[in-house]
Amino acid sequence: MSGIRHTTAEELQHADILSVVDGTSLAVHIPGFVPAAALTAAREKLLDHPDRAGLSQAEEFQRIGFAFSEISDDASRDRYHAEARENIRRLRGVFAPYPSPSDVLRLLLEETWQAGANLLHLDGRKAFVGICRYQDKDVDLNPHTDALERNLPPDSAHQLKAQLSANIYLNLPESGGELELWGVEPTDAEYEELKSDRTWGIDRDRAGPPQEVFKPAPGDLVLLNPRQIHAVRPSGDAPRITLGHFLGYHGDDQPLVLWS
Ligand SMILES: O=C(O)CCC(=O)C(=O)O
Ligand SMILES: [Fe+2]
Repeated sequence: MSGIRHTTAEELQHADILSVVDGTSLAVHIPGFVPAAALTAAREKLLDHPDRAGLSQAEEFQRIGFAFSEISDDASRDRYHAEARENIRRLRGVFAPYPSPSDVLRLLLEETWQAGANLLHLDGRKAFVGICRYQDKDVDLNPHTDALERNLPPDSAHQLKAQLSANIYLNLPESGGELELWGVEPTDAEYEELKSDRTWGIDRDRAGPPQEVFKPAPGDLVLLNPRQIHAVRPSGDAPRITLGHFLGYHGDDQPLVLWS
């Protein structure tokens, strides 16, 4: 059974990233990716940031930035691309004078992955990357999967071979907020069936027990395969704050593409 691979930013290799794509690791964990001083400074600003607002489809999930998964029509698609650069800059500003962890991640992937890494471009338009997500007390992130294709225009030919998720943890509650990983990738049909009449995610009692339950520490980075079922347990006390990034995989010899 695959497990979680622990490493450091200095030691990270192409093969570590590939191990999440091919399923030989359930996740790659880099403890202490964000230095403590940067974390403390950013946390202060993030807790009551004026741009913190609810997701279009689910107000209980707050974020700074506009997520690709919020695209539902031409207007929201235009908004996503139009705001991309400004949103990248907004998050960078939260960390200044420290480097933004999303920027450091982009450089690390560029330096580690053999064909490099860059922003996702769609129809010549740039993607946003580095969304800041908040999960408040008692908010449950149900078991679910993520796929870029769900929010692409219906006529888009863009198809990934695999998708990864890189989360950077900025604030974690004392109790709750664990990441749960099932290590199972349902087909689209199986996922629709598991969702039953839910608009979003799978009921916990239908998902069965996860293969791994993992509690990251503030400052950690975790790479996982979001096409496999995953979930986050509700925060018991403080808000759980993360920076979320998706990585598109087009093959072992192709650049990774990044978006949020
Ligand atoms: O916040 C996390 O730990 C996981 C978030 C998530 O759903 C994802 O990475 O796709
Ligand atoms: Fe997810």
